[in-house]
Amino acid sequence: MRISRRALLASAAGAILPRSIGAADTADRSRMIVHSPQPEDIEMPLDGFTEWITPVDRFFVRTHTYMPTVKLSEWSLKIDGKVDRAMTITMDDLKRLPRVELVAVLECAGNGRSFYQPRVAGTQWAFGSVGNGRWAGARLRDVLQKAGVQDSAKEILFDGADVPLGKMPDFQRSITRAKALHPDTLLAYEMNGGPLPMEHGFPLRVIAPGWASDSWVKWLQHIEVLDREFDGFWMKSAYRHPTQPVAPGTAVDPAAMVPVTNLNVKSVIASPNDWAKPGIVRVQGAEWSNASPVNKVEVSTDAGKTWRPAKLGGPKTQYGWRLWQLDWRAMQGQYTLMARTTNEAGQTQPLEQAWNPSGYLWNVAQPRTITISNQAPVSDGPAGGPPEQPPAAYKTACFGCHDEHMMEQQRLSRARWDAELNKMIRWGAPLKDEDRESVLNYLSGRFK
Ligand code: HEC
Ligand SMILES: Nc1nc2c(c(=O)[nH]1)N[C@H]1C(S)=C(S)[C@@H](COP(=O)(O)O)O[C@H]1N2
Ligand SMILES: [Mo]
Repeated sequence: MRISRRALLASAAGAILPRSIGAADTADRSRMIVHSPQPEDIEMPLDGFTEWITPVDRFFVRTHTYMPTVKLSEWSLKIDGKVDRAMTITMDDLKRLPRVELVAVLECAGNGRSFYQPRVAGTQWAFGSVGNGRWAGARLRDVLQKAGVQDSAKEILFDGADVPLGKMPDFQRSITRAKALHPDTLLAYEMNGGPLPMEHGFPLRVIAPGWASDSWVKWLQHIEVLDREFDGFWMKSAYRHPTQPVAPGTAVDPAAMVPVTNLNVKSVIASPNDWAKPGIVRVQGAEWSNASPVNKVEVSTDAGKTWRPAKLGGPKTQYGWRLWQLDWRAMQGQYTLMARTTNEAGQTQPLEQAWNPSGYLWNVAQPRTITISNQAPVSDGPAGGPPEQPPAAYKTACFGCHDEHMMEQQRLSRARWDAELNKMIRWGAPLKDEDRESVLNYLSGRFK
C-alpha cells in the first residue's frame, strides 16, 4: 500500500510528519478536542451528550497509526483459517446478505483515562471518546456461515488495512466465537444512514455491540478463524484489565489480566459544566451500558447525600444510549453534582473508581463541581513557566511518527516516562543509549 513506504520513511529518517495521509475526513475539528492530529485521536466535547445519535462530524476518532486510503474498487474481504471454504468476497456479496441495522454506543476502553490517579500513559481522554451511532451491515455470522466455521474454532481474528509505523505491532484483534456468532455482531458498511466514513473504517468495520470499541476493527479486510487464543500484542499485552482489585500504581502481569470486553454502565453530565446562573438549571446528559439496557438515572446536587430520578428521553434500544434531564432550582453557591445510572441487570455505577494499569473502563459516578452565581468565575491561566529547551536528540528520536501532542497530554512519573521510552524504542524510535538520560530528564521534567 501507498502508506507503508511513507510510514517506513517516517520512522527511518525521523523526519517530517506527513500531514495528509488518507482521504479527507468528515470530523469538524474546530468543535472537537484534538489529542493528536496524526495518528488521529479526537474527542467529542461535553455538549455532544445532548444528542441522541452522534453526528459524524461530532464523533470521536481513535487511530493507532495513520489512516489508510481504501478504494472500494480495490477492496475485498478475505476469510480463511479454520473454515471449510476459504474465500474472498466483495461489497456486492456482502450487500446480498440480509441487511441489519442497530443503534449502539461505540466507546473506547480508554475513555476517562485522564481521570485516573496515579496517571497512566495513553491517549488522555476525558469524557468524550464515545458516541451513539446507527450502524447497518451484514451479520458476521452470515459471512462466517458462508465459509463454514469448523468445530475447532475458538476465536475470530480481524485485521484492517491500516499499516503499523516503524516496528509497532500491527493492530489485530480477536473476539470469541460466541460473540462472533451472536446475531447482533455486524460487519457494517453504513453509519448514521450514509456510507461508513473513512475515519470510521470505510468500507467495512466490525460492530461488537455492548463491547468496548477496541474490538470494532476498522478498514476490515481479513477475517481469520483460529482454533486458539490469538497471541498478538493488542490481545496479550494491550487492552487487558485485572479481574481483582489492584493497589493503585502497581504493575500487573498481563497474564494475570483478561481482555477488555463488556462496557460498563455509565452516565455523563453534559451540562451544566462548571457554572450556571441561579434559577432553574437544567441538568442533562446521556447514559449507557453494555448488552443490558439502562433504565434509570439518579442525580445528586449535594455530593451524593440525596438522589432524585431524572427524566429519560431518546428511544430505548438495547445497545444505544439514552438522554436524561432534571430541572433543578439552584441558588447561589458551590455544588457537587453527580449522576448515577443503573441497567436492567442491576449493575450500577460505583461511587469509587477501582484503578487499573492502563486506565480502562472508567465509570465512577463522577463528582462535578459547579458554581451557581450571576457572574462566571474567572479561571486561572495555564500553570508553568516557559518550556525548557529540549535536547537535540529528542527532536531526531521522537518526531518521526507523531508530533508533541502525544507527549504533551501525558502527565507521568519518571518511571512511567522511562517505560514509555522503552515502548517507543521497541517500536523504532532512533534514540541512542547516550542520549536516553537527557530525553528522559526533559520529558519527566516537563510533562509530569
Ligand atoms: C516509529 C514511530 C514512532 C516514533 C519514532 C515515536 N513514536 Fe511515540 N507513538 C507512536 C505511535 C504509532 C503512537 C500511538 C500509539 C497508539 O495510539 O496506540 C505513539 C504514542 C506515543 C505516546 C502516547 C502513549 C502511548 O504509548 O500510546 C507517547 C507519550 C509517545 N508516543 C512518546 C514518544 C517519544 C517520547 C518518542 C521518542 C523517544 C516517540 N514517541 C517516538 C510511534 C512512534
Ligand atoms: N483497524 C483499526 N481498527 C480500529 C482501531 C485502529 O487503530 N485500527 N482503533 C480501535 C479503537 S481502540 C477504537 S476506540 C475504535 C475507534 O473508532 P472510531 O475512530 O470510529 O471512533 O476503533 C477501533 N478499531
Ligand atoms: Mo480504544
